[in-house]
Amino acid sequence: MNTTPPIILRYFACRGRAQPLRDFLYDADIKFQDEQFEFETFPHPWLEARSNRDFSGPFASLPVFQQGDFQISETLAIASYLEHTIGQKNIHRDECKLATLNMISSACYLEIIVSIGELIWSEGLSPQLRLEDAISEKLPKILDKLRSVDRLVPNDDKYFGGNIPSVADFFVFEAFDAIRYFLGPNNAPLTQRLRELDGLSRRLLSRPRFAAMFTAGFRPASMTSYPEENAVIEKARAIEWTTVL
Ligand SMILES: N[C@@H](CCC(=O)N[C@@H](CS)C(=O)NCC(=O)O)C(=O)O
Repeated sequence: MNTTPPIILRYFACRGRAQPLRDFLYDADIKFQDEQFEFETFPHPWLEARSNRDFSGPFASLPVFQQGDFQISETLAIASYLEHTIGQKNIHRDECKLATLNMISSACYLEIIVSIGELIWSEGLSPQLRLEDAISEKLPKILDKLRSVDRLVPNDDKYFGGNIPSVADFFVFEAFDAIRYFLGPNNAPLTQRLRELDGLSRRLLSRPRFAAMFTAGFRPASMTSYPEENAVIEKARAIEWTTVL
């Protein structure tokens, strides 16, 4: 009888911080409970759930990774744990390679995914702030970081993880997807030049288990759970940043 406790990945019902972790687990065919807390019910059910540390983890924030008595939060710590325990099988515990993968995940997470999430939430959290101003301040830095990641993509049709994607590959995928989602077709010239990122994304999407996650509807439509996300996206896409920047 298999007594290994199930893996649980708990987050809100949006892509946000957790999607690269979900992507990796689906692609690697790791069975896990993809728990998604509905944020629309904020604040009360969340405040109640938050006070239960068995649910909300050591820092009362999501995502939380749990397996039996082992529980960790902090997205990058979860990413690093998965990279070491599952992803490392492909790179034979090469510590320098693991550090490089963690570096890629960190840049994509902190400077691209989180930054775009903050832009989407910006007017909601600071009503005095104009979305246009927040975008003009942050977008050049986000694009610069993406261009750097583009230059680092392995040019031999492989992944950052080698022949099999690592967790870092999915942070790269979600970072690139987030900018395209946010800027929309008007601003395609800004992202079309990121040819290596485009190639890597296509390679990942050609993997059956990763692609199945989309068709099965397991990938949340919302990036942030912010109730006004669609309106913000519409506003951001209406501006042609190619001519403004
Ligand atoms: N440093 C943490 C931040 C986690 C975080 O702020 N999560 C948000 C959701 S995106 C949260 O749980 N917010 C609800 C709260 O703090 O009450 C990480 O990188 O994972």
